[in-house]
Amino acid sequence: MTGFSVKGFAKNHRRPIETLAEIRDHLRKLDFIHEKEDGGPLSVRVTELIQSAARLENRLEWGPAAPLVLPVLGATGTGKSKVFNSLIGRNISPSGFKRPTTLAPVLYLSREYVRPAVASGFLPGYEKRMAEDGVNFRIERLGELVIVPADNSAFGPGLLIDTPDFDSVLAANRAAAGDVFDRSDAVIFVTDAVKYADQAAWDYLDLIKKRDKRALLIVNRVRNRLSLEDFRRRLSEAGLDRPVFDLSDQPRLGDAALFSPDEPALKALDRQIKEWTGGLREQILAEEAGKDWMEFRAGLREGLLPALAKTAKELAGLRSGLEASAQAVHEGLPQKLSVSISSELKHSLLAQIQALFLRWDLLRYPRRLMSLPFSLVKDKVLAPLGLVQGTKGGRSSLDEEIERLFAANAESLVAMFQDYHGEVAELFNAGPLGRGLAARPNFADLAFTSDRVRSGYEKIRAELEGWVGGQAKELARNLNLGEKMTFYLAQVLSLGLFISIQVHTGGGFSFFDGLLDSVLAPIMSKITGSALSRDKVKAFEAEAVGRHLALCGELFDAQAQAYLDFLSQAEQGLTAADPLAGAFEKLDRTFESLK
Ligand SMILES: Nc1nc2c(ncn2[C@@H]2O[C@H](COP(=O)(O)OP(=O)(O)OP(=O)(O)O)[C@@H](O)[C@H]2O)c(=O)[nH]1
Ligand SMILES: [Mg+2]
Repeated sequence: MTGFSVKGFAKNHRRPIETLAEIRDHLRKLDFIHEKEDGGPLSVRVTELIQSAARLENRLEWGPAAPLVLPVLGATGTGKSKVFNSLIGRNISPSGFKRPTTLAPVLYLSREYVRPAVASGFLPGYEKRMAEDGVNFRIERLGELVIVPADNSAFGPGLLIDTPDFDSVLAANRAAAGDVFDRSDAVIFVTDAVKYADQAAWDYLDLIKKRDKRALLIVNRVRNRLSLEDFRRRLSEAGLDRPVFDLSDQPRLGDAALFSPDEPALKALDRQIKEWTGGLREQILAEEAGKDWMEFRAGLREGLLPALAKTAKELAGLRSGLEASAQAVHEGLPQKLSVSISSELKHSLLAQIQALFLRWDLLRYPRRLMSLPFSLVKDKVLAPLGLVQGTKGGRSSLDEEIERLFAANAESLVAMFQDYHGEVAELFNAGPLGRGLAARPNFADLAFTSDRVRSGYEKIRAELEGWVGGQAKELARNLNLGEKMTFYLAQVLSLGLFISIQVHTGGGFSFFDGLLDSVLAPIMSKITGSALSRDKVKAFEAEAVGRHLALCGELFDAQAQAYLDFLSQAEQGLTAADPLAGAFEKLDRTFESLK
């Protein structure tokens, strides 16, 4: 049920290439996100699928004309290079005491295969280097792939590869061994009498079984037949039915020496390779391509597509959750900012209008003269002792009240933002995708800090106060005659009142700044207010409240938008998933023609 038929593969191998490339493109556009729970990062899954699609594409492109890819695989120092050289009958890939000796895959192949082997689709990602006159490695050139062309290779359509150690201390070596294994058609597995039971060896033996890979197993340096028997027993226990050959230990064999071509293991190996590359080649190619397809298909259909659908659902849930909680916060803004600033702003407005009209206050000087002895006592004696505030540094109680209200509002805003951050964190932590997103480094920067909220509110305040100033000028300029009359009359009355109080207290009233502020200032502003029409004041108040709320709303919306924009990035990454399912269906149908 797995493989393709030799005939179908030979005839139709090019047909799925276009759709496969299209799918690979969609996969590349998926930008992820990880999900801790479901067997690891989704992005790892996507990367693996892209690689396996590329591998399959290369198999399909090369088609039935391809040589068989036959790597010699094994743990470090088991004698892979020596087996590889002995098989070819020439010292091609250095064999030595240094661990690891082989630092790159070494490809031995007929010259006719050089061009497709150098092409980017075959074992992609490696720096491919031709080595006509001998192979050498350099540690600073990891990530290479060395190509040794042969004019008449004894293995014809067989592409032999000496691989780096799959259990290497070098990650690049381990990765190269894995890549070559994934692209192989059949495997020559080399172990020795000491390492045959190692975990790394069994990881690969298990893979051979799982992928149903053709393989020939060689145990090198056998001194005692018992270890060989033990290996065979383990293989049969694991259900791994592959031919096993051994090479006995040859203590005097130098690095440059080869195994004798008469060794039964080498003879068997030679025979096996010729059988594979001979009559079986096209069948193996069709089968291996079929297995790659089945693996890719399962990875996409059972792995990725359902995971993507789940992700899309979770993303949509996150978005609607975010939108709902932002809306709730926005709607609650008038209650949260319950400390009304409108009446204070109104007083400030009236005080400013008043100030505009009192610029020519003739009674200012007599008033000051009357209170001079008291302010002197206050400023020179009491203020330095800290008992009262000096006259000049003092602010009116109206200023202080406005200050206090703005500060209170700033703190309610800060608290509101903090509540909102808590709510957002809860939303994101409710599912694996959200948790993954929240774990991204740029997520933490999305929440406005308390300082940012405070400085945002400072700007709101400055803007409001600027607006109030403008309104005061505007209103003062546009007072109608009746309002002006009332205003001047009120000024005269209030000044008269002030003077009579001062006279009765002998100027002592100036001593009590607080009283002056809290009794007189409101009276003055009331009088000024009464000069203005009620409608004008009401309209001002309504607009002041509206402006304050709108500005605070804008500050909050910027915060809510930051989260939504962050989510949009993830959604953007998912858009490639939409055409993926359709393209997959099409691909699935096309592959039917290869069976
Ligand atoms: N005495 C003896 N030495 C061997 C035998 N097989 C390999 N060697 C030596 O063991 C060392 C390692 O052999 P290599 O062929 O380089 O082994 P390898 O598996 O390719 O090693 P890496 O490329 O480092 O993974 C070399 O010094 C070889 O000469 C053997 O059967 N007998
Ligand atoms: Mg080697």
